Amino acid sequence: MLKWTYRCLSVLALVGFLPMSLWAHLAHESIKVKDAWVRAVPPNSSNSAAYLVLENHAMKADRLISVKSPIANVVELHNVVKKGEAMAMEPVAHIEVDAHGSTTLKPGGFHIMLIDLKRVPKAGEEVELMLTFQNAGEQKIMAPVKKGGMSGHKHMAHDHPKKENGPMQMKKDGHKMKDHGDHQMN
Ligand SMILES: [Cu+2]
Repeated sequence: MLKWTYRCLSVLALVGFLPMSLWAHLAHESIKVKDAWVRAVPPNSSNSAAYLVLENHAMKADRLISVKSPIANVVELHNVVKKGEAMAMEPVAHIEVDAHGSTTLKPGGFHIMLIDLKRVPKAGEEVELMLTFQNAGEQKIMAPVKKGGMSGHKHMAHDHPKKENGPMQMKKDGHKMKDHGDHQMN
């Protein structure tokens, strides 16, 4: 009798324990975030951007649906699209990651836009990003702050310092682009 009770208890314990650890495992491992970085910007900048690679190890597609960061009042998911001659960025509702696939957020494409900065990210420090996925839930990462990172790429105006703020449009023209902080385009 006692033996049976023990056996029942241990079976119950296993049943209770396994799915939970499995769940925790899946929740953490289904999306892997790699190569995250935040763009260093000049001290008067109001915006910056973050880039990373999302790897989906799950059997079904997932979506990055929102991001938060303690350094920005507003965080949006953006893509860069061609509008006539110019490149412009526009908010997207989510960023898809295929089942067993990966999606790269990089300058010139999808990016995480850090808007209305509370604190300007400086090269060498790390910035916290809280990512929320439709299936995989939340994942907090620390992204190093780096300069530039667009060699061989046409940089485009992204966000001007407040004074000369225009529409969210990027120019192909004249700015000396390298290490130009928040003019660099995503
Ligand atoms: Cu943007």
